[in-house]
Amino acid sequence: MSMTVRRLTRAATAGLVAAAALTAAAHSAEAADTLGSAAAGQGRYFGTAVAANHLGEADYAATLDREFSSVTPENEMKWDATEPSRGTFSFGSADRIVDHAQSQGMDVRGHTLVWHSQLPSWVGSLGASDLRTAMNDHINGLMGHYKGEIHSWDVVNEAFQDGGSGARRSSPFQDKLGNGFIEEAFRTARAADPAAKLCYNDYNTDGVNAKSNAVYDMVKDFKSRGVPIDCVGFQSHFNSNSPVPSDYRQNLQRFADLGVDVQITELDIEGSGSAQAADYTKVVEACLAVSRCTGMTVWGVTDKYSWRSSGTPLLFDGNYSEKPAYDAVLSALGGSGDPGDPDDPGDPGDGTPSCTATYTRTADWSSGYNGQVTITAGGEPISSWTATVTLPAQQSVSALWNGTPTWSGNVMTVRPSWNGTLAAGASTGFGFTVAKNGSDAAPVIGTCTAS
Ligand code: 9MR
Repeated sequence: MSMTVRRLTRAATAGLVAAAALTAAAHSAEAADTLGSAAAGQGRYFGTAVAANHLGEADYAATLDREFSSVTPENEMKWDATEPSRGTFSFGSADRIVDHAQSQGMDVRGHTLVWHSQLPSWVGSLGASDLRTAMNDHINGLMGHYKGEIHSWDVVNEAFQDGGSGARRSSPFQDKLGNGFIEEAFRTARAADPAAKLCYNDYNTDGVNAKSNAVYDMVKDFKSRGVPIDCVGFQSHFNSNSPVPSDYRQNLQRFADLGVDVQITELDIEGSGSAQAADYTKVVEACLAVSRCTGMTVWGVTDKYSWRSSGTPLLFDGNYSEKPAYDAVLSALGGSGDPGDPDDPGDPGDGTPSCTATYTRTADWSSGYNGQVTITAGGEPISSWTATVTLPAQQSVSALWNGTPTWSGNVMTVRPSWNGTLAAGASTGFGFTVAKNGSDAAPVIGTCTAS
């Protein structure tokens, strides 16, 4: 499909988007018992990074849809994903995320247009004049495709070096175009989608230090010369080597005082329990104390898919149960959830058997594939589980093991054969062989239910 057609198609859905947003707003007025609705009560959004390949996992989508009011594609809008070869744009995975977000009335942050990483090698091999054209074409290609659909774009990401120097980081853009590439990118971006907020985004700029001073000086200079910039993103990836800075709020405030919005764009904090919860509280309180801090985004829905998975840095554990950090954030946002209440779904000890189902393709050949669904019990032991697998119309199942199927059309409902009893948090699974019959699409796994 040509880009022009996609653009028209995307614009045509705008009416539906507005309707979905109204529905979401109506929900949030009822009870501020989710992150998104509680943040809305404070005039902020609460977002998460999303990966397109997890949207088919029922519990992932259910948690996303229930809790968050904004999404950031974790990798799908990056240069390597969207323009793998010069002038050839591919928007499939990013469109899936944007379409999903819009169907749920969520906003979308665009991440990211100009970055030294996840940059296809063809970009690095261009000479200066070609590189300038390619950079502007890339910005126009992305922002044109999503015109009017992105609330904020990370126009330039991570252009400053770590460490004490406050210098620019070496990259094809910096090395060949010089300091002016950032300004040029912002000017191109403003013309491409005047409705989008244009952000500079970076990490280790969360407190006052040499790197954040250098970004501060750049923003100050941009504002004084009328270079279009609307916001600064503070990634906020924290762990014991890089804790929440004590001057976090003060740092956000000094940027806000320059006349830009500030956003917490990639928040995650390694740790667990009450210490992790207390750190999350500090971050949320800092944002709420700065009137121009317009929203927060955590860098993923569940610990199991985090880029720092072993550090369990997010608000939901691998079973999508709310962690103490979740309760802390909800309560800092003024939400009405009851921290650690065993009656809350997902809180440990709620007495309700629950399970999650996750899918992987374990083998693949031209005419078929093997799928494996892993069933994991939630915070309570379970004695049985049920999972549904909806197959693309052409496909058929030729074998199934470690489960008992019943069929309705192309929906296969699977119950245990010998493996219904699981301890809290324990896993089992079933496998199946599929004949593709011409369709390579993945099955969709429904919500797991347990008793
Ligand atoms: O979370 C992203 C991970 O899946 C990618 O492999 C990685 C590759 O660079 O990028 C991660 O996201 C980064 C973000 O785009 C920019 N700031 C740092 C994030 C964590 O590395």
